[in-house]
Amino acid sequence: MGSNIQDQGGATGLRLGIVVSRFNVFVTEKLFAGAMAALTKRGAKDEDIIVVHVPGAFEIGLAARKLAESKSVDAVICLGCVIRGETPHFDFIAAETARAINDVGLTTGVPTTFGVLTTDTVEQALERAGGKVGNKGEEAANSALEMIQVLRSIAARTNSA
Ligand code: INI
Repeated sequence: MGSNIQDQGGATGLRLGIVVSRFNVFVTEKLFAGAMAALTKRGAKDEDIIVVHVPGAFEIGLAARKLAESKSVDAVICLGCVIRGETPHFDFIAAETARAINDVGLTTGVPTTFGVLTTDTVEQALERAGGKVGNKGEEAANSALEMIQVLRSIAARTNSA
């Protein structure tokens, strides 16, 4: 670990939760693969990662909250894919999923990151799941590692738990 502003920190010894939704699984499995690759690359062990599957993005928040409240993980990585259809359903699911996930982090103090794609088309989703625009799952995993270090740094510099 250095002082590089882009340093996400290692994952060795960290316990991590991943909540991944099955809706649009052809996309979410790629987000999951990206997240796992990022964690493994940084030294996380499979046995230190709890993976929870939920039906759709709407259910991610509750599972993430249970993991965060268990105090058995240092961060929760949330992965899902909401694709706009012809109905306003998209707006409700996307907004409520984001709100719920953010609320978990804010109320528990456990870093909870947002690897949920909200796109207009399948093509845009695939581009962000290991395609030409990167992998949002990898990004969410790296952000979780960084936030663990951020909170530890704040605790150390403020003598707070
Ligand atoms: N869930 C998703 O994860 N992505 C979607 O695109 C989606 N659409 O389009 O409806 C979706 N719906 C299911 C939802 O997340 C819940 O699982 C369902 O409403 C039951 O609570």
